[in-house]
Amino acid sequence: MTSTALPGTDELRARARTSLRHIGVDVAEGDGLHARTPLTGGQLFGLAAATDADTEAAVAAARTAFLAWRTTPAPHRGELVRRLGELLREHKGDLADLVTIEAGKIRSEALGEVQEMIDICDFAVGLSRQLYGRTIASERPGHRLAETWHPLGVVGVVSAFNFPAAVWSWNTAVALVCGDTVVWKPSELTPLTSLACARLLERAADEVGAPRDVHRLLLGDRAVGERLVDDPRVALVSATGSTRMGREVGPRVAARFGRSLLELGGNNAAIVAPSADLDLAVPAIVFAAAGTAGQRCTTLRRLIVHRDIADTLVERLTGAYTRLPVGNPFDDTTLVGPLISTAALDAMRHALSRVQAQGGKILAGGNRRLAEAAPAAAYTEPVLVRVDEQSDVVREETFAPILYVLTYDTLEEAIALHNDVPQGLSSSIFTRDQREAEIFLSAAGSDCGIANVNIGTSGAEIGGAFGGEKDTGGGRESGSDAWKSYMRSATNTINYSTGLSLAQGVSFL
Ligand code: UN1
Repeated sequence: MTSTALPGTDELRARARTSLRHIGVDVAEGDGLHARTPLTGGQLFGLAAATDADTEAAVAAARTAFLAWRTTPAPHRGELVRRLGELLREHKGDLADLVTIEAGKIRSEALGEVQEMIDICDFAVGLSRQLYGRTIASERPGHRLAETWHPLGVVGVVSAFNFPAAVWSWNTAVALVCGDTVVWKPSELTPLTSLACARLLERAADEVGAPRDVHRLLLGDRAVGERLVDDPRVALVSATGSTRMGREVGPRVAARFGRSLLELGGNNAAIVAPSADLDLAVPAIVFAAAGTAGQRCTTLRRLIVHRDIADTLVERLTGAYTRLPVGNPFDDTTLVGPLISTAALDAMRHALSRVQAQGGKILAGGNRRLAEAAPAAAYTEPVLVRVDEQSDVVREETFAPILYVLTYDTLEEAIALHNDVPQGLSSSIFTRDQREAEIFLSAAGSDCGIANVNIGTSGAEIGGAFGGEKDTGGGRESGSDAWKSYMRSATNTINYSTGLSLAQGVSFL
């Protein structure tokens, strides 16, 4: 199915301009960077890119702002984030428009992305009164041992196109209440969304009387990111993107003893056991695999199905895939918008031809759509592929809506297949057998940072820590105690006795 006609680039440009105006952004046209829309592949605006001097000035300003922000009481810092959350509620539709126009998300998912930002603001405001340290029992009389958490410094946030606003907000809302300041280098593919986010935060800062320099935006290419990576004034580099990018960032930041928080690729799988409730599993699988046109780091890419139910499940999935409406993401009936670029479509086709050469069989989907109406855009049907083994192409992350279906006979075999990929972000099992579910969640089960039961791999709530193991990079963002990555701890020993006693019973003098 293809939903209604696509809007033209001029119409999208006008719509973007209106949303930006509501938010308070005046687009200053420049060259160096191009704002495009994957809906048509057309160019919306030319924008100025940050120079080396801009990057230097941004880091210097954020560092100076940090020196004052770090001693602002955390609950007061929370007021800035509270105001940001209010502005996000007020401009939810405007920001979601920009996310759709630049990232191609369907309306409901674009609104969901802004909701995720509102949620993390609420979370961070609460956190601003809960940056707890601990008191530890001292071995010495008249002594107290304490753990204290302090702000870390400037946080460099490097984000990707697929969550152009939410990933920034997870980092920024938490970093700000922790007393850090932020320099943000967003994806070059989503500059308008970044301008809108930065403007909302600037408005919030003005309204609550916080320094504007607690946050600086740098629109630019990889060179800007590299400067943040190498700058010793950037205490933490929080980077979301490919494993290839992380392999460069991690060692470079470590070489200067900086900290990094990496959210890299995923190759997420779900195990479907014989007892699974398929009425629940089928829509969960389709959303996780085809939602966001397969462009979430949590997208379901491998389905490991018990042999006894494989034919039934495949038949139901094939039916669902055939009915998926692909097209204009502004149309309420569309479920699959465009891929970000024709290069992404080429990568998808390349993976499909490789897997077919290795014996994979396409069960449904995979055709390009709207090629005549929008030759510079990349609309495609999500694709379901049956494979006999987990070959090299299945073990790679292709950032497109390809779902590989594998079969298994024993749970042990399913878990082994599940874990036998380099990445370790998200995972799930569909089962009504509690023992199987618990084994999957145990130390001997899924090796991922996210492990779910009877719910897909994508669409995590902000309250939990988000991140993964192995090639996914090991970072944790968002909820739970991920805030500790944005602070430094100090251990304090306080002697309130009148004598000197040394630890470990040492006597001296
Ligand atoms: C990402 O794709 O980089 O769990 C983030 C999810 C979303 C975030 C995805 N809450 O799918």
